[in-house]
Amino acid sequence: MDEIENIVILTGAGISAESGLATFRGPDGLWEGHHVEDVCTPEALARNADLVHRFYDERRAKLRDVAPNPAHQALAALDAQWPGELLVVTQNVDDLHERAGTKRLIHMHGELRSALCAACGMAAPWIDPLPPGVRCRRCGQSSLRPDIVFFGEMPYHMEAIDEALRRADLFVSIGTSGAVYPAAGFVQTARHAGARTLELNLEPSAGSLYFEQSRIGPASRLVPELVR
Ligand code: BJW
Repeated sequence: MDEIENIVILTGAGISAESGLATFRGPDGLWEGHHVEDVCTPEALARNADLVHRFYDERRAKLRDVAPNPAHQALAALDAQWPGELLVVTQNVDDLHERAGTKRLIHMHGELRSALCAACGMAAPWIDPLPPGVRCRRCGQSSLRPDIVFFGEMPYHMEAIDEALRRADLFVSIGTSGAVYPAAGFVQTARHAGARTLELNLEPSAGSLYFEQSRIGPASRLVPELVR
């Protein structure tokens, strides 16, 4: 990695799979039993708030039983020692990257441990269980919702991500299916800007053809091998 200074790493559900958190797509995916449009859109929240809250409450509760795996730990070690620019952009809403110690991190799809006021946009730590009728400390409205980016909503920190992608010398995508935009398009942005591109996944993703190189296998093996 001699000529590389600036790195952007995109992670998806696959990096947390070996910690015991389900991925989204595939036979054992999280949405089995839930239609995505029933839980993961602003309209679903308006129509069936109880179902949406239950779905995210169960996912939040599961965080207590899991821990970072060697892939999270290897990225945290890379972050701690890399002298150039480095940004880990995760689509995951779990907190396993920060528990492993990664500091240069963006949660582009939100965080399970955060609550968002739908009225004023303030984010605050989630309180478990959320008391009925709890009000936003800033605007006083009772419109707290999971701080999750639903389909049709704008992912977070897109400007910072775009700037990092345009400066990247290396773009690495780990454990994501490449099925959801705008994250699925990051490889093309980075490539047009001149970055080398590498995918690490259990199987080739929907966007595999856009990567210069793909390594196939579990993240807990491939990521430590990459950063060693
Ligand atoms: C392993 C492994 C192991 C397993 N080791 N690997 C038509 C065309 C293009 C776009 C659109 C369209 N119609 C609508 C859109 C836009 C829409 C979209 O992309 N839809 C698609 C379904 C087509 N996108 C949006 O609405 C986004 N917003 C948006 O576009 O705003 C406008 C905009 C305009 C311009 C610029 C910017 C924005 C918002 C998307 C929000 C996504 N939200 C979710 C749920 C939130 C959080 C949550 O509940 O957890 O985010 S959906 C879900 O998918 C979740 C994930 O973050 C995301 C990606 O999934 P991921 O991580 O890739 O997981 P899987 O399960 O799909 O894949 C796991 C992978 O791991 C697999 O490949 C396995 O092989 C691998 N794996 N074990 C290594 N051990």
